[in-house]
Amino acid sequence: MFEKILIANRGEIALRVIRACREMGIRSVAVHSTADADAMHVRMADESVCIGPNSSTDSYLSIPAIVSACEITGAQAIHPGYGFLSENATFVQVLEDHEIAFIGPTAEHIRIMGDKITAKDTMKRLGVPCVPGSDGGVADLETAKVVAAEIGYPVIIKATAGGGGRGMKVAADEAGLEIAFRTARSEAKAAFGNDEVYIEKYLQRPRHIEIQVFGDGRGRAVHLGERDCSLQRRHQKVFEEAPGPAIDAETRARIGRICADAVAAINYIGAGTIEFLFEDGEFYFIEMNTRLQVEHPVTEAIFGVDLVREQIRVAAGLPMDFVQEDLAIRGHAIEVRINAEKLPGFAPCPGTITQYHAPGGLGVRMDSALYDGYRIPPYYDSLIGKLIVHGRDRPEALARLKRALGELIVDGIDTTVPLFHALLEEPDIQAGNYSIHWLEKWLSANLG
Ligand code: MV4
Repeated sequence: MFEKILIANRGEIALRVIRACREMGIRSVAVHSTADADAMHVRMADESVCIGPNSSTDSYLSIPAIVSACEITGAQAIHPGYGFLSENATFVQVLEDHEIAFIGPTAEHIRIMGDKITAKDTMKRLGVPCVPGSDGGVADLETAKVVAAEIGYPVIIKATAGGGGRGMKVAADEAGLEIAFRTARSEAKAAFGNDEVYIEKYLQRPRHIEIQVFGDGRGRAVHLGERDCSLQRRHQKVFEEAPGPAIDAETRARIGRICADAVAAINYIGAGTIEFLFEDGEFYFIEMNTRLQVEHPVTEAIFGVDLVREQIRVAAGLPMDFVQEDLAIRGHAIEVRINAEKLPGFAPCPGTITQYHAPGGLGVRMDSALYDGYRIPPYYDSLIGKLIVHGRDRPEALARLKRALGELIVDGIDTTVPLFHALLEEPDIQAGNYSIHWLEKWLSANLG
């Protein structure tokens, strides 16, 4: 087992990894920008290294700075958290060259899933159901017209180098295809330096359902059910739950097995998420994320597993601590993302926390790097906390969420907490009755 791990991240996810390290008897190294000298992850780690100035480009995204910090402290492995370098194949390649272990998948798997066409091709070959569409890239408008006529309108044009909702255009009919195709291409070129696009049938009212998978890198893999992450604003998730209100045990077992078999077949190592659109009882693969996700705690809650501990174990060459038959769901979990943002516009509002009080009690987990007097720097993501609740069933989880939100105190700045109080009063939320468009519609009707 590793004796020392460097965490190439900040905020709540850095704390999350430090906690797993400490329970495993592993020393932790925090890295930080100058703006984060007073951050909680620096205080909580066993050691810390300043890796650069405020801008994340020159600190949390600087491969040479992070590799140097590793060499200086003698850390044998790096956990990347999420965001930053977590899905950067070049970074993983550099670590391989320096004989530093990466706690995550191989550079090759990151590369495959980073290219959305290669990812879809791979999944299709492995028997994962995909959205009907072009086989590979679409080079010109004439080809686009042929493909669209075949699959039927509406269609969506997506950037091969995109993902997470960037560089997508919908065409309702052939008249709209030309402008959608040209715009998607030029936006892809500008955003990613790659104008390759592909076409899919546009699904009009799906849910976003993602399957948590975990592999040992030697042909064994399991699934840990799904999360319903349909409640999003501008492709940012705000509320996630597991199990999905629309997924029954048989459906879960069927798609879960397909996903576990797929990642086993490619010798995938560590945590991964296979994202689907789910409509009329059918799953359609869209993307795979090769990292630990922000919302992983809802899966941890219902399965009673520590995903970060498992990531560290397999990266160190140990087997996973469970097989599929060991994994059973207990109850229901919900996560809400608390952002330093001012409603109704969701404008980021960094500032000083004058008072912080985390909720507690049975079934409540607050993952946050806040403390009294902390100054939130303006340079990074606005996520300041995740409140995760676990109950015996969905109604209990909802009641517990309302209770816990009532206990939470974050004074000195504006947060997204009032949004969650309002959402909990909505019959559709109470019933689990929502698609990927529900939140944006609700926001324009209610916060307009
Ligand atoms: C789609 C789609 C409808 N049909 N693909 C957006 C993010 C990216 N991961 C995929 N996205 C979508 N792909 C087809 N064929 C609708 C979306 C989409 C979406 C997906 C998940 C969660 C929220 C969303 C909001 C708008 C559009």
